[in-house]
Amino acid sequence: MDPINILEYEALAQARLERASWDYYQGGSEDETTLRENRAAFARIRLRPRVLVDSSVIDMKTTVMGTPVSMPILVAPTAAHGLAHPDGECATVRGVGAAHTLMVVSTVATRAATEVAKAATGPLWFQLYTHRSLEVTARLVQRAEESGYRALVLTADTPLLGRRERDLRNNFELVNDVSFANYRGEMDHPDKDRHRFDTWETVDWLRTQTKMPLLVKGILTAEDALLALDHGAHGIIVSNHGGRQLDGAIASIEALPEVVEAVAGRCEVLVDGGIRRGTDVLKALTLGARAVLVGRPILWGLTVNGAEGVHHVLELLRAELTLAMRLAGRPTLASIDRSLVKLS
Ligand code: FNR
Ligand code: LAC
Repeated sequence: MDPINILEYEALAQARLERASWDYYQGGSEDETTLRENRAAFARIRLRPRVLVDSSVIDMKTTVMGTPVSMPILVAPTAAHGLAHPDGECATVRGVGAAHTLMVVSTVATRAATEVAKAATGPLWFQLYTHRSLEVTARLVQRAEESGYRALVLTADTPLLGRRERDLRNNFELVNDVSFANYRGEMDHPDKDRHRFDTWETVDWLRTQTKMPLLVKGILTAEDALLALDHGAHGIIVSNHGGRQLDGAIASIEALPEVVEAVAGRCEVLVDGGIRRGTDVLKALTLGARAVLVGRPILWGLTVNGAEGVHHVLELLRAELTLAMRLAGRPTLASIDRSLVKLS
């Protein structure tokens, strides 16, 4: 029987995956406070629906950083899809293309960015973890641009991996279980092999290396949002890395309003972390996100049913968002504004 919501995919994926892979995908850092808070914060937000609005026609097509998508729901970069499916990211990208939305492909994908681009039927962005050598980093960025990636996402919240105690307990090491195709032996481990701490100067430098629009991912404060603008970032992704980095960090949906306010329309702001329902997407849009990204649910869909599972997860979210927009009396993206939430 087909799962009827994302949470059913979660349960099915858990039953299928090896324990260590499940824990790597699912876990957060230390006490997993932020991981739980990402969900809890959505539950605290209450909506103020309007009634007797003609919601027969729902329009949720949009663009993000100039890339057209069929809905404001994108796929967040996650590492190592090879743990979930033998085709890894090449399977994921087919499911994402079928849903007519875009995928952000991770630097630490099991398949090379160029190979994922060949398997793609829809738009791609590239998520960057820098290498300690700027030359090697520049080559990777160039390959991504040449193979058709439309934007570059610099992940800023991961100078080192957070302390994921499930992985420590399982003796799980990414490097033992998957090989990273993008840095081909130049980087085997996203933590140990970097030995280089990015700064805002990295953002300045990256802008000289590519014509792709540049987004900074992992921003949680107004202060950093303003710095990102100062350094010429074209977009911001509000994120706490799915609760995998600084434990105790604010839920990303709670950080969103201050970032949106600071940015004041000067760039697009996206958000990820804990999006599991169409109503979560609606809440994020209400608080000023241009679009949302989903991480773990895509891995669950991939585990359970490959590309079709990924596609189905995205269609479930689309159907839920459609219903939520109808029930809230907000048939278009333009009609979704702050008056739809009750801030407590
Ligand atoms: C991630 N995330 C991540 N982010 C990134 O910029 N590069 C990466 O390689 C990864 N890898 C990764 C692996 C796994 C298993 C997870 C769960 C997450 C973070 C990801 O992009 C996103 O911020 C969160 O996953 C969003 O939260 P949800 O939707 O998983 O709750
Ligand atoms: C993670 C890294 C690889 O969250 O981004 O596991």
